[in-house]
Amino acid sequence: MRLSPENLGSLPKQVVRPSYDREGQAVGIVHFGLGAFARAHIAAFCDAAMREGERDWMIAGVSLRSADVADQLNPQSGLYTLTQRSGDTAQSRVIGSVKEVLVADADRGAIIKRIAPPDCKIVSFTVTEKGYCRDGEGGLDFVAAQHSFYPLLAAALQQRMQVGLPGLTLLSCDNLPENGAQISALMGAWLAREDAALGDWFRSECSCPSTMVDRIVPATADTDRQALAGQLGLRDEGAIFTERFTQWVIEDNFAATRPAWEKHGAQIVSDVAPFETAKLRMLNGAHSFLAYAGLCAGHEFVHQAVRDPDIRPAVEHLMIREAAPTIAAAKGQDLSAYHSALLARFEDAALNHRLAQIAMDGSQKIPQRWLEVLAASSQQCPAILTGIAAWLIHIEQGDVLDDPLAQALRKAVCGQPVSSAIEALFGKSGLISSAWKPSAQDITFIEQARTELGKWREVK
Ligand code: CS2
Repeated sequence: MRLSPENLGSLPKQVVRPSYDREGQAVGIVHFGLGAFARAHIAAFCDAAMREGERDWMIAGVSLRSADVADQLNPQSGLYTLTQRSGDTAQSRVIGSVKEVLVADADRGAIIKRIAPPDCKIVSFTVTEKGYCRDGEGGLDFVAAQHSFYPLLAAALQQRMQVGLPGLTLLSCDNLPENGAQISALMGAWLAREDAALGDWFRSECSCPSTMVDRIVPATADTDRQALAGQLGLRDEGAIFTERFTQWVIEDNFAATRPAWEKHGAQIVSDVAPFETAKLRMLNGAHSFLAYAGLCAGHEFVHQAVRDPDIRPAVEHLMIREAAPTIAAAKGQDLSAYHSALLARFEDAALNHRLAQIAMDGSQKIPQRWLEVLAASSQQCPAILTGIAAWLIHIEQGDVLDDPLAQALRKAVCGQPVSSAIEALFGKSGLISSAWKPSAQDITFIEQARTELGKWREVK
């Protein structure tokens, strides 16, 4: 039997459930990309707010590509469990803030109808780096953008403008530097081309705060669902497993009302940049290193790679000696403590965080995680250069490569000397937009690292 509003009462006592009237509450947020990451943060924060008596912060999720999340959640009336794991402990709660999940191709009209009325105050996003459809220079790729959220959102904004409704807050929760400024510029570019008057309205009425979300949320495996069903006595197809840690830093710049997320641990600040830069360069930079170097060493999970004595010193070096010196920390932000806390989070074997999940979409992640550090650094960065060598090996591995630029990456790297591959990737008209200009020493270092890592594959 599947989890549903009717059988909530049969769950074990210790599982917390929604205590508020879900049916009577309006949809205040439309969220594009309601994957695991969003279900472990924004949906959990809205659930906490409604539990405390705030009203009308139900979420309508929108999937841009597949109907998988709709198939998981709609038959359960949007309910799912969120399980926090750490060491040997696990604690589940039922999240009630999701009203429904719509699918872009099939439900176009219904999606616009959710965003256009006055109840909707926020449109939020976790569409991953590639969902923004940026071209090589960071501008909007109008062809790809047709299949993303842009046309849907434009149609809904058009209706709001026509009837004189207030603007919306667009809240990007993706791992991009200055994600607020980016979505503002990209949406602005789409509207300027489609409808200049709407573009002007968007600029004056809507706001795009930057945010930094930090929570490690591994993709749910079927074995996790099965084990949970054993404990709950019910099957939950939408189950999410995450760590105990959660951090959400949000720029105080909302066009309309918002839930009092700060009562549930969110930090509302005037400048997100120091938190965002530290997270992208230290946490995500270390993650990508662990992914590519760890896969070269034959590991499957983050906790295995971070304990490997051939890998760990380089991860520490990357965070402390390479990334941290390029970050202008905010008052009270302790980057050395952050590095230690990150190592402890990576080591937690309860998470079973697959390296392959992080290795996906390297072309979209590496610029903000590694290249900005390389460009800002006054000295050579051996750990990041080793990471690049491991990425080259990953690209050569053929079918394991999961990246929107996969074909072009393979062409640039496979069978090529390192110097040509680096030029094709990061050179003047290279595939990846990069402020980093590799020196001859950098290229020699990457060549040597690639040979060393190649040996690991044979030995480990
Ligand atoms: C990871 C992130 O998959 C990845 O690229 O680095 O999803 C990471 O787990 C989150 O940003 C943690 O907050």
